[in-house]
Amino acid sequence: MGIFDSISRLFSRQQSTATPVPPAIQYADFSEVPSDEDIPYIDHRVVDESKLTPAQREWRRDGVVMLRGFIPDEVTEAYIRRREALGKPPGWLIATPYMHIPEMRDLALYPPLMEKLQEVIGEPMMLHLCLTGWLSSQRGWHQDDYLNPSFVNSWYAAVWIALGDIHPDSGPFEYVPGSHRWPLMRGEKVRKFLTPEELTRREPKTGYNHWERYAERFVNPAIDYEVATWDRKPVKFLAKRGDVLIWHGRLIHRGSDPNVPGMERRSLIAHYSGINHRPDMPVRGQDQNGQNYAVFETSLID
Ligand SMILES: O=C(O)CCC(=O)C(=O)O
Ligand SMILES: [Fe+2]
Repeated sequence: MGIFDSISRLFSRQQSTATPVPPAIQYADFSEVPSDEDIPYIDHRVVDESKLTPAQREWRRDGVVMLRGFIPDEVTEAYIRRREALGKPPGWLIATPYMHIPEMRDLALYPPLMEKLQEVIGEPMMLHLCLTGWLSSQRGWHQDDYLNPSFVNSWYAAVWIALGDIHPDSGPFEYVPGSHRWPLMRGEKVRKFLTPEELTRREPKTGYNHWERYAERFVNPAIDYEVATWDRKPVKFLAKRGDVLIWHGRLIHRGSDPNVPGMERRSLIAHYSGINHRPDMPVRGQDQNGQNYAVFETSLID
């Protein structure tokens, strides 16, 4: 072997074995392992796998249920028309636009979808948050459940409803299969690392304190490190209109960076908690099919 071969082999070996460096604030610093009695049965350390449905088995293994072609065009149509009429790529800026837009409620509470949610979580679910942007959120890797009070304990799921063909360059939803078994991030543990200014800062348009965004400065590097050193690789949800992905409140996921900034990505994202696990959301409504949503007195802002 010549000297140049040796040098190039050495160089490539150094590159491929380059170990990611653990950041100062680590994932373990803002997460904990929840006890079985606090979380849904399907997430317990030991369950009788022979009694699980295919969707429950997928949920337990991967932390998602992927439902291709699940929602017929007739069901997505009315909301798509309403959302198109708004015209603004970021969508409505409040967390609960479904309070004002019945077409959104009808879609997010589509009965077969609510049935699937109950099948994996183990109790009826209640809608309380919708994200209506037709762009990638570009949020870094995170679990969702830490945005809630700790008593929610993963009685929580979100759905990604594709409303058009999702272009790979638009920044698709991306997740790490199996990461729903990682320790559970806790909001109060994350907030301990924020400054007093960050804890009281208010966004001008909505008045919201987005502590979770300010925390990305240390949450992102901590999870990037875990993802880079974990043995299962991230998956992008490349979807067509009517495809749905349900994901676990503890699943690591992100809105990936678009290769073409500003490229349209048509979806409705809806978040739900178990009806018996939201004492902080006591006022509820039911739609014509008896599906539950949390009632908030808000004004619609776009
Ligand atoms: O942009 C995305 O697809 C990610 C959205 C997200 O993280 C969420 O809805 O919890
Ligand atoms: Fe999320």
